[in-house]
Amino acid sequence: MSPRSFSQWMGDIQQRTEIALDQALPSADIAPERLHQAMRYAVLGGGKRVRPLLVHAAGQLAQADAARLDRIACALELIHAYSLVHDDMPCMDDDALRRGKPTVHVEYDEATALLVGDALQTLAFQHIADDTVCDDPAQQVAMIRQLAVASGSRGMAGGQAIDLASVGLELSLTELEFMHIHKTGALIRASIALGAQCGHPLGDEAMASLDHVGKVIGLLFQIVDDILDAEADTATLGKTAGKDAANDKPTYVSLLGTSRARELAEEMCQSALDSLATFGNNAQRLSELTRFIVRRQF
Ligand code: GRG
Repeated sequence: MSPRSFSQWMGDIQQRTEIALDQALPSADIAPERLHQAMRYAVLGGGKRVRPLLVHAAGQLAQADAARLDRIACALELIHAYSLVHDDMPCMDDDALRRGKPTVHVEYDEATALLVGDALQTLAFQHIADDTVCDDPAQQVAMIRQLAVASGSRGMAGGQAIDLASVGLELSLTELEFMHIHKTGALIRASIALGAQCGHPLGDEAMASLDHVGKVIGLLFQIVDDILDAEADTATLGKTAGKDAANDKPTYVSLLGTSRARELAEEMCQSALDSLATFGNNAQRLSELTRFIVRRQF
């Protein structure tokens, strides 16, 4: 049997994630139908599924069971989808386009979008609390706690608060990093940490090294996001391009310029790859995925 290429592997994970999410979400026929329809609209049929890909790639490091990884991948993607729905609302980024289609508050209404985000977040915790996720209840509680911290005021929601408060300000590189380690990085870091915990124990040193990788990938993901916002077009991105400059938001591009921002992303990519090299062949997918994230076009 010939080994699967990275793009075949990525397609397989995206496909199995779509199926897992479809099964995780309540049917649109179940009451309240409109809310369930809007939840499915927000989650299914779009997105790169970067966080599920990270969960599965990290799971490979610990030879984790694929069905367990699916549950964790769903939990991460549901939190991510909730954050996008709320981020697009008029009280935050006020955007009309996401994943190439109208945002949830435009397609439905603001109250529905608020409830969609709330319900997706709690569905994520229902998923990670499923008794098939882990044999050790204490470890599972620790994993649930990790997801809660990554999503909350010490993680993504906190990063979003700093982002909203930073409009029109000139941040230092350290302040910008602090914001993105929380806003974008916390979920990415949690995806890798939780995926790795689904298999055999890797040990404290390996987990610390993976945490470094997660932190670096989170930052380089955001640097590339800033570059794409400045350089790519709306049709390619499936979301409104050029919003950072239009909203006077501090970004890696506004602070460093595109070419230094690109160099920084490449340096971070190399730092992640160097750490992953110590894991040997088991880190193949995570290394390939790191390169994909830094070279992505959308
Ligand atoms: C509302 C609590 C709350 C948080 C929102 C993550 C976030 C915080 C906002 C999203 C807005 C944004 C553009 C963030 C920058 C990086 C990012 C997370 C981009 C979107 O993620 P992708 O590229 O999206 O993985 P897809 O659609 O591919 O899943």
